[in-house]
Amino acid sequence: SALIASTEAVFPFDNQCKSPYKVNSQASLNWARHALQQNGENRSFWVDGTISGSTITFSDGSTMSVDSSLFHSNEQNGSGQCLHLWWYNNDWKLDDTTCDYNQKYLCADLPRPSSSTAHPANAQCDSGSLFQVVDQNDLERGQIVIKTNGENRSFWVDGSISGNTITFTGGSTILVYSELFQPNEPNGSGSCLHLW
Ligand SMILES: [Ca+2]
Repeated sequence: SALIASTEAVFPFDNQCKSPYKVNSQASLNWARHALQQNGENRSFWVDGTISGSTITFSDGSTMSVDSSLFHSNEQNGSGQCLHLWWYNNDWKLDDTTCDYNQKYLCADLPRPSSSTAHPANAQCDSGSLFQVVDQNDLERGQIVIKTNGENRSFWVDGSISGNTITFTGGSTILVYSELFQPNEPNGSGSCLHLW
């Protein structure tokens, strides 16, 4: 899993994440819940952002309006400026809270879109490796990144498809499974793969 919890409980502003995790869509909430559940967690975690009135400001300076569907019921209730994924009623959702106590922090290692368009064979990834969609988690990570960046375009991803086999850079292979594809895909229209 690419979701990383800090190893130490920290004050929210002392997190050492390269990318603090943003809960800014239903997809990113669901992905964190799923990953935490798989890790057997039952605690609350700091996440990126501070809240003031109806605006959340993230550590990179971007903002969003409060979306109450990402919060537990009866939240946010003005109880503090910091945001955490609150483990409550056997579920994680956002809660506004005070910033003056320690708990672990959620960081994320998410894929990044390349800065320019390219033919798939010429893809130059800033991160050094092409993004591979191997399972449902990877697909959700890709979807989160695309939504987070406000994109409405398609993106090349690693791998070439032939019959029912996908071969990635480096030579590893997986069998095609249709849950990772749009309806009626793959349909044999080419050997390259994109998040469409
Ligand atoms: Ca609260």
